[in-house]
Amino acid sequence: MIAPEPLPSTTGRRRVLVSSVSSDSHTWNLVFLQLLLEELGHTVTNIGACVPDDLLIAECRRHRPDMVVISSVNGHGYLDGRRLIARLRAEPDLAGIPVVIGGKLGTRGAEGGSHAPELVEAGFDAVFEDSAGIGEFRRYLAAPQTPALHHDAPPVPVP
Ligand code: B12
Repeated sequence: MIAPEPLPSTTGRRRVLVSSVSSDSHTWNLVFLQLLLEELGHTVTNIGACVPDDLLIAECRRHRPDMVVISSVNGHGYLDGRRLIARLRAEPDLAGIPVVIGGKLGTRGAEGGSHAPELVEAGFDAVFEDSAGIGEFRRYLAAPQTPALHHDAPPVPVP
């Protein structure tokens, strides 16, 4: 029998923006993340696939999310992600938003090595490569060092 991993308690409604990157047309990865985050009690805005950097920036300004979750599986995520996070961190009013990225980020899978160090260096708060499985992300969401999604962190007021 397969025992499901218990859901971590990141209770309290937080606003999470889920998005892909500009080159990536896959959508089920985004739906999966939306359902996972909703199951944890958060309010998710999923802005979909092939999102240009300018649109992501505009949507961050519009929604003021507590966290941005970027997903890419077409193999170009490490390139798109590096460019995107540099753009976002250059916007003074958005520079502090917690932003994570995950998925199949390179074209050569696990044998292509990890893209995490360069993506963290570029400005992401955390990187979740497909090969690590979803458990690492769930633990990250539940960790006390990830205050953005915890109920005792004050919610960001909607402007
Ligand atoms: C369906 C599919 C398509 C469909 C997508 C339809 C749609 N509406 O989504 C179509 C036909 C359009 C397509 C196109 C392409 N695809 Co495609 N596609 C797939 C396929 C078969 C399934 C993807 C899927 O839906 N999985 C279900 C979701 C729920 O799982 P997932 O995507 O794997 O995401 C999981 C994890 O990656 C992780 N995850 C993802 N993001 C994040 C983010 C965070 C923060 C975290 C924590 C976790 C996480 O969580 C998810 C659940 O476990 C995969 C192969 C496969 N079996 O995975 C190839 C695959 C993703 N495609 C691939 C490729 C190369 C392409 C194309 C470039 C092909 C081409 N030459 O045109 C194009 C890309 C077009 C583009 N502009 O992006 C490659 C990517 C290779 C790589 N990364 O190394 C794959 C892996 C096939 C392969 N083995 O080569 N594809």
